[in-house]
Amino acid sequence: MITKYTHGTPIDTEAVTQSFDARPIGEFPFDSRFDGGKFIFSFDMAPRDILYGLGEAPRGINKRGWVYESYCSDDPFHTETKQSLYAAHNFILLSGSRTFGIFVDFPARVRWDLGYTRQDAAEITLDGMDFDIYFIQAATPRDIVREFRAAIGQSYIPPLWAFGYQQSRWSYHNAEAVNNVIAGYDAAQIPLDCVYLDIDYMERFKDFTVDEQAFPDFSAFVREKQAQGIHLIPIIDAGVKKEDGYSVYEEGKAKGYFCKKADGADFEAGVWPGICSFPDFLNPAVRRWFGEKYKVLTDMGIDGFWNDMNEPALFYSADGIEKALEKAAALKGENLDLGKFFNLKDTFMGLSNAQADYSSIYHNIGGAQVNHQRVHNLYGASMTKAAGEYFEQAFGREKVLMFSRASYVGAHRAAGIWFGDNHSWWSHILLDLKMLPAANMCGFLYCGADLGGFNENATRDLVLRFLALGVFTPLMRNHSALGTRDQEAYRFENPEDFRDVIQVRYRLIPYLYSAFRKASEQNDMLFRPLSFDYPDDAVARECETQLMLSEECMIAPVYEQNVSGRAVYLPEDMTFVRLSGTRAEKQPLEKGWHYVPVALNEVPLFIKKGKSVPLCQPALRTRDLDGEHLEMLS
Ligand code: MIG
Repeated sequence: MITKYTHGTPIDTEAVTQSFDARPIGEFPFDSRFDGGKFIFSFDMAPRDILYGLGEAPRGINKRGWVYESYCSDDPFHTETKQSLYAAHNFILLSGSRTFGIFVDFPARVRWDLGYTRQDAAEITLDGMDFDIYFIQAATPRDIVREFRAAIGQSYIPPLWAFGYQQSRWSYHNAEAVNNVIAGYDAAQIPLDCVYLDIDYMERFKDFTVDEQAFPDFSAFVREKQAQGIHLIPIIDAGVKKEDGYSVYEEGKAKGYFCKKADGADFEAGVWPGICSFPDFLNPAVRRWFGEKYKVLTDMGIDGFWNDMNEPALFYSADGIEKALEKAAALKGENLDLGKFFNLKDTFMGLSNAQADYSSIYHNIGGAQVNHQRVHNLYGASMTKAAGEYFEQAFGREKVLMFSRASYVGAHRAAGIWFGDNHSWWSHILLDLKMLPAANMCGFLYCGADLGGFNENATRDLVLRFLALGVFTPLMRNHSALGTRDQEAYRFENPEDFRDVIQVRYRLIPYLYSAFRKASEQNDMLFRPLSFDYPDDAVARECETQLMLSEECMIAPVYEQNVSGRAVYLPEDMTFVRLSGTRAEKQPLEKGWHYVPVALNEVPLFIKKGKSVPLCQPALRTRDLDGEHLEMLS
C-alpha cells in the first residue's frame, strides 16, 4: 500500500507514473517539523533494523551509520567518507522491527542522517517546503520494492547486444585506434560487441559533431563496424559549446533554450570545449529539441549513447573565473604569505562545481523562472529522458542503448546508468556490488561500474577479478581514464585468461537477458541482498559481499589481491560452479561457511538446489550466439 503526502506546490518530477490521492503532511506517520524553510522528519531504529536504498551512493548495502546527501555531484573520488555521487535516488527501505519504504519525491537537496548523529535514529531533511513523500507498506522488503517500482513505471530495456562485452577508453582518438582495439580483441579471440567513443571523437568537444580528420567518413565507418558486429557508442556532454556558426549553439541561443542567470542573460560555464551554454532540459520544448539532435548521429548508423557531465559538471563559471583572475592579477608582484597563497589556491580550487554557480542558474518551468537549486537533481535525468523519449518515438522501444551519469528516479524508464569515475582499487569491486541492489530498488536495472576501474593504473589481476563480477552486471564495460595504463583485455599477459572470463558472460547471455527482462516486466530486482531471501538467517542478513541473482543464483566475487579464493556463506545447500571458457566445474556444497578456490580465469557462481541455469556456446559477438541449443547447469 502506498500513501502519498504532499506539502506546498511540488515541482512535477515525473518520477511517479501511477496516480495517488494526496494527503496533507499533517497526517504523515513520522515525527516531523518545518524549520527555516526545510522539512525534517525522523524515526527511531531498533538495533536489528537494516536500512536499504539510496541507489547509486557510497558505502554499504546497509546504509545505517552514515550521512548521505542527494545532490548529483561530479566527484571522481568515491571514497567511503563521501556523501554524494552522481545520482539522487531518494528511496529508502527499513526492515527489521518494522518494514516500510519511503520515497522522497523532491528534486532539491535531501540530507539523510541515517544513524550518524544518533545511532538509533534516522533524520531526513528536505531543503525546501514543496514536496511529495510516498510511504510504502507491504509484507516484505521485496514486496515494498515491487510496489514502489510499479508506481514509478517499467524499467528501461536495452537492445540485446548491449549485454555483450564493451570496451571503452578516454579516448580512442581516431578510426585507426578503434580498429586496433577490435583487431586486438579478435586476434585474442575475446568476445566484444561495443567500442566507445569518448569526447575526442567530436570536433573540439562540440556535441553532435564528428572530427573529420579523426573519422574522415564517419557514416561509412560506423556501418563498416556494424558489418563486423561492432556498435560504436559516442558520448554526449550536457554543455553546448559557445561558438558562432555552431548550429546547436546558435539555434539554442535564438530560441532562448539555454539556462539563464537572474538578469536573463545565458548562464555560461567552462567544461571541455571551454565556455558552454546549458540546455534547459527542465523545459519540455528544449527536451524535444535536444532529443532530436541525436538524429545527426543515428542517421549515421549510431544506435547507442552515453550522456556525461550532466549533474551538470562545471569546471568554472564565466563569472567565477573572471573574479578569480582579477584576484590573481591584483596579487601580482606581491610576496604571498601563507594566508594569501592558500586563499588564492582555494579560490581556483573552488571554481569547479561551485554552489554559488548552481545558485545563479535559472530554469523556465511552465513560464516561471525557477532557481536551479530547487531542481538540481532533475537536470541530468531530464537530459537523458530527452534522448530516451526521442529514441522511443523515432525507433520504438529497446532499439537504442542509452545510459547516463547523473540520474533521478524516472530516468530509469528511459535509460540505464553507469556508476561514474571509480578507481582501479580493489575496494571498488565491492562498491560496484553494493550499488547493484540499491540501484535496482530505484528502478535502474541496466547499470554497472567501469570494470578494471576508471582512474589510475590497473593491474592484470584486478581487471580479471573486476570482470568476473562484471560478467553478471547488465552493463559489462571496461573503461579507463586518459593517461592511465592500457586496460583492454588483450593488452595483458596470457590474454586467454581474459577470454575464459568474458566467454562465460556470452554463455550466460540468454539467461541474464531473460532474467533482466523478467525483472523489468515484473518491477522486480535482478540483484538482491541475501537478507531479502533469508530474513531469518543472521549471517545472510548482514552479508555485504554476496548477492542473490534472479531466482536461481548467488554471486560472490573475489575482491582482494593475491588470494586464490574467498570465504563464502551459503544460506542453503547450493552447487558451486567454477566457470571458465567452456568449462563448468561443479561441486555441491552444504549450507554454511566455505572457503572456495577461484583461479584468476574463473567466474564463481552458486546455483540454488532445484534450480538450473541455461548456458549457450560462446561466440565473438552476441549476434552469433545460438540461443536454441542450451545446456542446463544445475
Ligand atoms: O571530466 O569524457 O565519467 O567516463 O571518460 C571527465 C571524459 C569527463 C567523465 C566520465 C568519464 C569520461 C570522461 N568524463
